[in-house]
Amino acid sequence: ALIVAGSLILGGGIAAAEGSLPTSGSAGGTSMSPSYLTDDAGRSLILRGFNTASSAKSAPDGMPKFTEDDLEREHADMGTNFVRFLISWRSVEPEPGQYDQEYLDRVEDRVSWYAERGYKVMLDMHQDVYSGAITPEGNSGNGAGNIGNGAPAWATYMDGLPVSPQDRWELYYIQPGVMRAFDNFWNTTGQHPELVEHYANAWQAVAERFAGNDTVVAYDLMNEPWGGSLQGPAFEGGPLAALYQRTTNAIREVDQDSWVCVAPQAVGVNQGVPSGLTKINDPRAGEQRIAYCPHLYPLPLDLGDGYSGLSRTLTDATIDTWRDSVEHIAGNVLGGVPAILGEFGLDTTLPGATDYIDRVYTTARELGAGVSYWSSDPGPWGPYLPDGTQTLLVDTLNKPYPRAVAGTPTEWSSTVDRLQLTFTPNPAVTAPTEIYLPESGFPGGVDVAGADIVNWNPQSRLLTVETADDAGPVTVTVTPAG
Ligand code: IDC
Repeated sequence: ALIVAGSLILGGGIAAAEGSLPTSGSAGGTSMSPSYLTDDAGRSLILRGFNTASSAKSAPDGMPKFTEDDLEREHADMGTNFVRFLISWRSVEPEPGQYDQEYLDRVEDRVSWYAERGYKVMLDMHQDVYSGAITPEGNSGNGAGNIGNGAPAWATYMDGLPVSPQDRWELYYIQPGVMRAFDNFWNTTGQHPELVEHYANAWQAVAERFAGNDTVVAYDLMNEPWGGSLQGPAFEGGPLAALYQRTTNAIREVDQDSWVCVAPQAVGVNQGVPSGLTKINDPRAGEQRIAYCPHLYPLPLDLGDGYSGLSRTLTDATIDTWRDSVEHIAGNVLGGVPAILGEFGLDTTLPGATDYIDRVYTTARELGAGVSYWSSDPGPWGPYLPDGTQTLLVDTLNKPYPRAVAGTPTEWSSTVDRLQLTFTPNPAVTAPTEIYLPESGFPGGVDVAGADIVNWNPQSRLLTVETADDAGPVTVTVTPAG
């Protein structure tokens, strides 16, 4: 019944998107020209990596179970250049108005591991079902928890309403006590105007720490927002947009350059329903540095089906409407901003898993979107099992990709032993275009057509090339030396 309801909702989404967006979409319309985050050299960044990690949610010190060796293995096996690193409000602000600098030291320490390997980091203020404090047994300290997590215990006001045990973690969202905790956070109750102010100020404390850090390029303001008794556009265009604006303003008082990433309501929009998010204004001088970072969790896969049969058909329909919605919000509503797929993922043992993963990365590529897969935690969803065995994710993700492009990419594609990239060079960019090539497809030398090789480093697996910048679009093709 849920699937039937889902497909009806999605059907409505398709109609609405086509009606209001004649030039957008994947079904034959003009494709949008994606925007990209840029590095200090002005190059367009194509970001590929993981969420690291769910294990941080319940850790008393707020750190994921993820070592520098784990990062080294990930880097060597898949050539990732990006991480969506989980942080939490309860760790940043353990007592009202007190920001834990030792916690930020620990985050900074992890960021330095990524810096050494040329990664870019997006800090994600994670929450699920508000806080660990929603249940006494789920709380491993001040709002830490492996189901509910995020907000500190002192900011959790359930007004005596109950939270009963649920089989699925998502179902906690509609428990009365959780609904009330959100209603108090958004001040729908009129009782707690201070909470959103604390939240914005906590972000300012984080931004103050990382403003001068070139590795941290983005702040994902809130994981999977939930409006409590306010849902859909009333929530997204109301208190959610207001919180984003307030937090953006607070961040810009201390950090002018990092991207501020905003996400829609998760429930529904993750499954392809159009978002009602409204414009956020970036007070920084110059171009806006807002990004849109939605998640994608098609309902059939969420319910445990594989990517085959009817489930595959419904999932494909979800991806199409989801994509239309991303183009609409990033392109039209937020004003032509870059997109980052903050989360998608599945149990890699399900039928069709490889096809689904390829399909999502193709969509992200066409949208110009960065991707952080959920998640790097050991297990069947991740790249490694707890004993270190690789899942199929490692080989599926370990493909060539352009990491930093000296201009604007218009199209690119790759297989394990071939990469083709078309871009319009930006004459203001002097740094070369940087391309990752896996050892599996490129065991020796490389052949490059359409550009000159600056450097090929078989250890780092990075190829840099340069092109004449006086021309229009150039196409670069990279294959193994014959
Ligand atoms: C899941 C974890 C799971 C944990 C649960 C609740 O995999 O172990 O019990 O969170 O904390 C999301 C969330 C992300 C979820 C992920 C997978 O943002 O925190 O992690 N997911 O369920 N939204 C849709 C899926």
